[in-house]
Parts: sequence; C-alpha cells; structure tokens
Amino acid sequence: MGVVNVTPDSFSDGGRYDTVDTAVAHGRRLLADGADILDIGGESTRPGATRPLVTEELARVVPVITALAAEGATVSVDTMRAEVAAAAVDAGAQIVNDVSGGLADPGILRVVADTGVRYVAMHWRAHSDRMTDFATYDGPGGVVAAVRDELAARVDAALAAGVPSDRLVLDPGLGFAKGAAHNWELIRHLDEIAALGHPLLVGASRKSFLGRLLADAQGLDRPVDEREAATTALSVVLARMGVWGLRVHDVRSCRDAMQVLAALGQLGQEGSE
Ligand code: PMM
Repeated sequence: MGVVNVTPDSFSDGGRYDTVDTAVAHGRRLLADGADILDIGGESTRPGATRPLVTEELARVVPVITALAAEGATVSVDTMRAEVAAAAVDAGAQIVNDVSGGLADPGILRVVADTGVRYVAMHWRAHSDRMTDFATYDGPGGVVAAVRDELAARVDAALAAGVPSDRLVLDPGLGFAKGAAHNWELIRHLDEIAALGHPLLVGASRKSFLGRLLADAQGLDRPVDEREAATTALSVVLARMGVWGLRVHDVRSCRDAMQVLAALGQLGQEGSE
C-alpha cells in the first residue's frame, strides 16, 4: 500500500504532494513501482497536528481519488470522518482506512456497512494533538494486551454497525499513542493481534521509532528521509510474519524486497499488499 498524503504537514512527505496534480502524479508513480493499493489522505496525523476543516479534507482527497480510481487504481481513503469516507467511496475508493477505528466519528462504521467497502480499523486513543498523553499501558499484558483488547472492542463496534467480519482489516497503529518501546513490543508480538482473526495492515514506514533506533553518536534521531533501509528491513520481517498489507512511502524498495522473499518461497500465499 503506497502512501499519498495530500497534506501540507505530514511528518514524512508533508507539502510535497499537496496539489491535485502532484498527488495524482505521485499516485501514478507508486502504481508503476508496484503498489497494489493507494492510500490517499487529507489529514496529517503526525504527533501534535491539528485537524483540517471537513471542507478542506474533502477538497484535498476527492479529486485525487476520482482521478486515480478512474485509471483503475485500487484506492483506500485515509480518513476518520464519515462524511469524507462517503464522498471518497462515491469517488471510487474501495477501502476506508480509519486510523481511529471508528472512535473519532462512529458514523463512519455505518458508511462502511452501507457501501460494502473494506475497513481498516487502527488502534488509536486520541487525536494527534493529545495522543502522547495516552501512551501508558500499565495493565496486565502491557501494550500488547491493551492494543489487542481495544482492537477487539473496535471489531465488536464495526460488527454491531453491520460491517461484515470478512471486510475487516486490523492495524496495531505504530506510533499512535505509543513510544518506541511500545512499537517494538507490538511488532515482536504481532501474532497476538493476528489471533483476533483478521488480516493485518502495518504502517512502520519512516516512523520516528526508526529514527530513534538509528540515532547518531550525539543522540540525534536519523532524519525522516534517511530511514528507508530500516523501513525495508522491517517490511521483510513483517511480510514473513504474514501481514496482509504494508503501508509504505517508498513502494519500489518494498516491492523489490518482496520479490526477493518470493524468489526464496518465503512470502505467504496471498503475499503482502
Ligand atoms: N500511519 C499514518 C497515517 N495513516 N494508517 C494506517 N492504517 N496505519 C498507520 O500506521 C498510519 C495510517 C501516519 O504516517 P504518515 O504521516 O506517513 O501518513
């Protein structure tokens, strides 16, 4: 899954594709690089970000989705808002990727149920301007048990709203109300999230826990655009763990790595998206 952030302020690529033309061109490049899905979003969720108006979000994503879906791309819309999800599906999106798992705007679950699209429910606790206040996991089982149980509750909410079970994909939400140690712990124990019985999507690409891992001798985090090799290494590990989808910025290097795995017979039958 290739990322198309139509935003002025995303942490990794904010401002690079924030017009319709640059975003569509970027989407085409990701498809040429081998993306199976384009994830198109108009709201930055980097820590501390403030939210755009609904009208702004709609104006950012709808024309880009319309253009790329018309060219045959499988599009997911990265949104927490029911109104944006509905307009995106009208414009041709086949997947709703909701980083809040239905908590930010519960009406999104009804949109998904009514339209029959696939739904990615990510683990989330609060909007980006406050999420670092919620990065505590003191209960028994720590972060893994908490994320598993909170995702199970989102599955229940989606099913109750009429979303069929086979339309659900789950995501542990790396970096969302989680510190670096939480992210690594979740990756190590991803099988416990997979045990909920739904395919998994994971977004690790260029995130700050990789910048922390690769910090220099002065303790300065590795810059965002120099985390690609670590991202690719992690993509290989995640694919071998059997995840359904990898949400990445550099599709080409991820795809190359998947081809190496496939050549060695080490990719699951469905492969990773
Ligand atoms: N991460 C970001 C945005 N959307 N969606 C899902 N399902 N999973 C993620 O981990 C995720 C996401 C933030 O990263 P970005 O600013 O590079 O888009």
